[in-house]
Amino acid sequence: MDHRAAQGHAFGAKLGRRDFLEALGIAGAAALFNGCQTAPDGNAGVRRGKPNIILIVADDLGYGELGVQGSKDIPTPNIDAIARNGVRFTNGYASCPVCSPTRAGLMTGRYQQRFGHELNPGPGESADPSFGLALSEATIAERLKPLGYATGMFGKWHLGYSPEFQPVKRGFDEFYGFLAGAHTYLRVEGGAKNAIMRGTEPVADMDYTTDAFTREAVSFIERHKSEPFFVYLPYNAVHGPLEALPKYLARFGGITDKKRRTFAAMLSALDDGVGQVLGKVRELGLEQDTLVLFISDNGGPTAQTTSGNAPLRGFKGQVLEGGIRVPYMMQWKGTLPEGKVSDTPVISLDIHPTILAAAGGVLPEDKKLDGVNLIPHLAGKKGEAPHDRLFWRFGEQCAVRMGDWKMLKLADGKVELYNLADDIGEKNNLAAGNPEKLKELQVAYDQWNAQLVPPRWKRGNQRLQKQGAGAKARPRRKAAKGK
Ligand SMILES: [Ca+2]
Repeated sequence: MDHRAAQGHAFGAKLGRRDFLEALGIAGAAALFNGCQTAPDGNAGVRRGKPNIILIVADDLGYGELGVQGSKDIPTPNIDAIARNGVRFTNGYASCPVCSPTRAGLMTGRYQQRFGHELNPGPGESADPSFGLALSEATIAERLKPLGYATGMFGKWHLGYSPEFQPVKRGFDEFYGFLAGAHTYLRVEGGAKNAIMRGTEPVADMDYTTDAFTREAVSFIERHKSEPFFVYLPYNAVHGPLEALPKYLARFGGITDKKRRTFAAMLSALDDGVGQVLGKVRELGLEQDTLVLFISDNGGPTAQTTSGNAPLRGFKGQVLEGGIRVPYMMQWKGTLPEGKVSDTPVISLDIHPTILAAAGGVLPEDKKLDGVNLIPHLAGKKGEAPHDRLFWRFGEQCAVRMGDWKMLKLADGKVELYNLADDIGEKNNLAAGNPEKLKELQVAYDQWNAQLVPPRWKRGNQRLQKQGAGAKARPRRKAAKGK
């Protein structure tokens, strides 16, 4: 952004808010728009300089499981509305095919392998004691606090158990949720180290987790409506265990498969929650002052939960498209285009700098962010493509995407090369016939890989198995215990 031009407009003739934002190239513009006034459309909402931010994360929601993504059997009108009111990315990626590493990248805007957060830690009771989002890294909440934001987090953390790693020590004024990677939806106890907590204290009772996190987010928005707020709402839906309330199950009497029916009920509850949160924003007249982002942390584990990734190949845990390409959308009424579908590749790492720029923050100079602010690209100010290459490393697996080309290796080490423009399902391995393209991608990957550090931990239960004696005594825990 040209700051001189921005100031010239800011102190120049009276402009409509939209003109003003456009004149500024939008990025960071809202931060300069200080003072309160009635919205130009007559909406009684109070205009502020800084937009509110609501970041909603679904857990293990596959690429194909929303109405707007092509699903036919589970209506998701409220999540779909984010796409209708804003931008949907068809090539939106998570930075890892499993939960905790993606969240580390999401919170920091940096490839999480730069600081060793490459793998899930395993269940809380067997996780490596060092597990936690590195204190050397700043979370988006920590960067928003000095900009005047009230910050609240409601849901699944999965970024550390020790006191110094907990949300209230990582930039969040309020926390209601749990620390592990999964939790039962029905009870406050979710296994060792995995109570439902308010702040740092376990709570005695709760609603269905999806409803409880929604309730807390809505309350937070109501209480902070008069100041800029950041709501981080990482639902545990639709991660296992498959548990749903009768009121949600009743909507899907036509689905005979019990697993699928329960999944449908869980997704429907999630969609209701999103509807209630965005309904509160609308009710308060804050829609044009609120940037809403929605993403899933990884692809669907179809065999476990039915969460589907069609038309992609692969699942959660794999660097195939089905493991990493996810629903990804954002709305900011009056600022972002409405109903836009973008095919340009973007990644979860972009969310941190996008939020930071919208809030008027300055990108840090001491730590390189790998994500980029997407808003100028969507406003046509910077060209469509924010990235010419994206990378993944997840243990023995790796992948690189450059343009339409993607090279990957699964744990078997076999090199696969696909042109995603022609082959979204990664069916035709072109590696043998394209040695030069393969070399180009390999060189790019090697350059990136050389910047990374080794994983700081392995999955807790893998660690135990390698130690031998503990393996049989401590079998793999159920998903509800958290991983
Ligand atoms: Ca997940």
